[in-house]
Amino acid sequence: MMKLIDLGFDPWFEAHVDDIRHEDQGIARVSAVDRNSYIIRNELREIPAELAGKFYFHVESSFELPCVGDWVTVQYHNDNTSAIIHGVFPRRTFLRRKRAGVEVDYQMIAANIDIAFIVQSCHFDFNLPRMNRYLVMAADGHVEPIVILAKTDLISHDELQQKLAAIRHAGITTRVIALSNITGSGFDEFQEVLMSGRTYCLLGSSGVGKTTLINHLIGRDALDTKAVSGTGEGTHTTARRQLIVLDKGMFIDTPGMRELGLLGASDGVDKGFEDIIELSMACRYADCSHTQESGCSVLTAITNGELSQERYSSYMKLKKESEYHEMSYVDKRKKDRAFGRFIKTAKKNMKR
Ligand SMILES: Nc1nc2c(ncn2[C@@H]2O[C@H](COP(=O)(O)OP(=O)(O)OP(=O)(O)O)[C@@H](O)[C@H]2O)c(=O)[nH]1
Ligand SMILES: [Mg+2]
Ligand SMILES: [Zn+2]
Repeated sequence: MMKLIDLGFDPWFEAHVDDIRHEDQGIARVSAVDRNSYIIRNELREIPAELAGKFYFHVESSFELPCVGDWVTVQYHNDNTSAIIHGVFPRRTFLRRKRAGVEVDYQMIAANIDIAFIVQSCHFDFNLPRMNRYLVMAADGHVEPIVILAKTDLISHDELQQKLAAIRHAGITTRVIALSNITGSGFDEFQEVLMSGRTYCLLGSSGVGKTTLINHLIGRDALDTKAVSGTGEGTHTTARRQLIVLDKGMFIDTPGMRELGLLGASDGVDKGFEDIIELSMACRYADCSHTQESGCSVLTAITNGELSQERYSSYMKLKKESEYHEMSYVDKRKKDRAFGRFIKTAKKNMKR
């Protein structure tokens, strides 16, 4: 049997127990989230869980909902085969992205992370502005970052040295580990960073080798990976964030680019416009509207002839339509509250 401390529940969280937990409740860690369904992990196993209606009712923004890596208080039901989440512990660290919109809204990526591995492939994916964005994201959530330059087997030694120099030249002083999942070079250095009981999150574009790296640690192909297309465009093999517990620490694998793309538009728009999404990652401002901002790489691409005016126009048209249809933050909150009340009455009726 594991102990909670093996899952990262250290004295910092321990200090909050009396404020948060009721006597009849247990403590567990969120290992996966799918809309309103959760999977939690305790000392023994993973168990499906749902939010208590009362908790849902008091939620003011999506930021307060449990996310992967969160510590929660739970009540077990049906012979410990299901659980209800009643509260969330304060987050020591977090990774979140800003969503553009009428009001500032944040999407939580993961909570209570010790180190964020910011993974870029040496080959097609190397991009300093994007690296900076991820570094800002880590700093925002008080997470220590380490840059991983993956797929070093695809470039020459000289090219690798140039890339390392470019990183330093850009003023990035973060530790960089260059590695290849194919030759195994650099893998020892990566492993030396890892410690049991600590939590790591892998961030980076689709297809850069995040999941392959975890499989390498596990020692077999436990998780799905997929070959990237010739253009280097990823296919989003990892579908959702997931906490994986290994001897060498816990890993949160995340899906690549599309989800972590810093554009606020919905998936429907992003699909089919991956080239523009990719460009927008190099825009100076994370919430760039690609209409007039200086440092907008989408507009620059049009000027350079890399992107056609027609393609740009159809993208902007779709984006506008989708933003109109997307619920505003306030409307969402109202709906969430209504849903919370719905669960509450349903439960009352059940008891009768
Ligand atoms: N040449 C080379 N290929 C690699 C390396 N690491 C991974 N790959 C390949 O790159 C492809 C994508 O790897 P994944 O691990 O699925 O990438 P990912 O970052 O998890 O992608 P998403 O889950 O879509 O975010 C697979 O075909 C891997 O075999 C490497 O070091 N060198
Ligand atoms: Mg993956
Ligand atoms: Zn832009």
